[in-house]
Amino acid sequence: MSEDHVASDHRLKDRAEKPGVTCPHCWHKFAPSEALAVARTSALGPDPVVAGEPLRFLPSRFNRAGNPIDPAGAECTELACSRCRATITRSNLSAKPVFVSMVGGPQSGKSFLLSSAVRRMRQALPDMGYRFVDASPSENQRIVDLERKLFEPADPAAPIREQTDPQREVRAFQFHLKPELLHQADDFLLVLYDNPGEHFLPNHDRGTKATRHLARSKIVIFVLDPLAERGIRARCIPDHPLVKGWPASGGYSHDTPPPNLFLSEMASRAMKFKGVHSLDQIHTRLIIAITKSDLCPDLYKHIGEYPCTTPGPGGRMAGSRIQSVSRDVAAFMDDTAREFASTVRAIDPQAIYMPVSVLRPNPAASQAAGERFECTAMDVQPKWAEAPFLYAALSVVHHQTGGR
Ligand SMILES: Nc1nc2c(ncn2[C@@H]2O[C@H](COP(=O)(O)OP(=O)(O)O)[C@@H](O)[C@H]2O)c(=O)[nH]1
Ligand SMILES: [Mg+2]
Ligand SMILES: [Zn+2]
Repeated sequence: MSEDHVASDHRLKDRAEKPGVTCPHCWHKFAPSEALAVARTSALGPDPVVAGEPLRFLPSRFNRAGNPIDPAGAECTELACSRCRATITRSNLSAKPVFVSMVGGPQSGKSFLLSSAVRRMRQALPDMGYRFVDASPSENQRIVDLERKLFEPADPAAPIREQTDPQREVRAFQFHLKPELLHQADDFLLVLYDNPGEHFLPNHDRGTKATRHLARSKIVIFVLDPLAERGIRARCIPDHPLVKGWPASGGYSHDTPPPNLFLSEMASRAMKFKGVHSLDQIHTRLIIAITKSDLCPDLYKHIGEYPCTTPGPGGRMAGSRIQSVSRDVAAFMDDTAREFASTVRAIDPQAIYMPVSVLRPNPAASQAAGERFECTAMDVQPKWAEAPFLYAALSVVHHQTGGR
């Protein structure tokens, strides 16, 4: 098996999405011709179903560019799902969706990781022979905003603040992935779900609805905060403000349940949504992304010097390195976070562990401002941030293109 064939994965087998459109919000399947258009003319009134939104209608007239024309003659650029009427993109009509759910407790580093990963993928994927573009620029804006704060800051010395609103509705982040080297390969749509951590607390009302994407995703990226696992925290740099300040600093608290609880809750919801009765029937490939690895030398040693892809044109994922790091980290987990590791094994015996980091170790400019640790753009130096997302996307793509 060559390095870039990251996984020809039995868990991904026989579950390819059927042709047609799958709504990324309600997962209804429909034909492209059933997609609704979103009217551009406000005089047509609001939509009778979606309060406060422009009218949705089944288009019958199109212009030369293939865009629908609304009853008042205006060109429409937005489309909507025929069932839930939420907006979709033109990529949803043509590209095969690859659903990936990201799960993790509050403050575990999900938003930092995702924005860094997307930044890195914008560079790495073209080198690997894929075009990678935002498919839903307005939905992706939250990622792009944090990307700017991390990588193009107006003031590199200003603290980076990111707050995810636990009340917000979950939206799908979508990226169009076009294999340019694979002859006649399909286009893919990477659909990523990022819930606020609170949604995974047991009995969270909104969370139960907002995590239904778990039924769809063949791959879950579980974001593990090393500080939230006592045994790993004991192996972290003791005088780092985040480690020293535990649990009062950085927004963590004694009320945040341990990662194991988030993982078990994720698994029990996946069972419920998929209508199965045991963990081994979920058939989810689990990638454990251990964030903030800069705080833990035992983890950072695997990623500090070694990229997860080979550099330059024709780059590939460093498949054998990823596997060997995963084995080493699995052994480390058995030493430091045994209970968590055994839950992981029960869900997916071949789960992949990936240490990741957004900040450089021992950041010179990091500060503990009052009670709260704050980093600046000068501390940003991602290592393996893109690895979980690249691995997830490429394992599905390779599987569906027969590893071409
Ligand atoms: N040392 C370190 N801290 C990080 C890293 N990523 C995130 N953090 C810290 O963790 C906080 C929470 O991260 P965020 O991505 O907003 O967490 P979310 O609530 O899971 O989305 C950030 O404000 C940073 O202070 C990392 O790679 N290393
Ligand atoms: Mg967040
Ligand atoms: Zn829908």
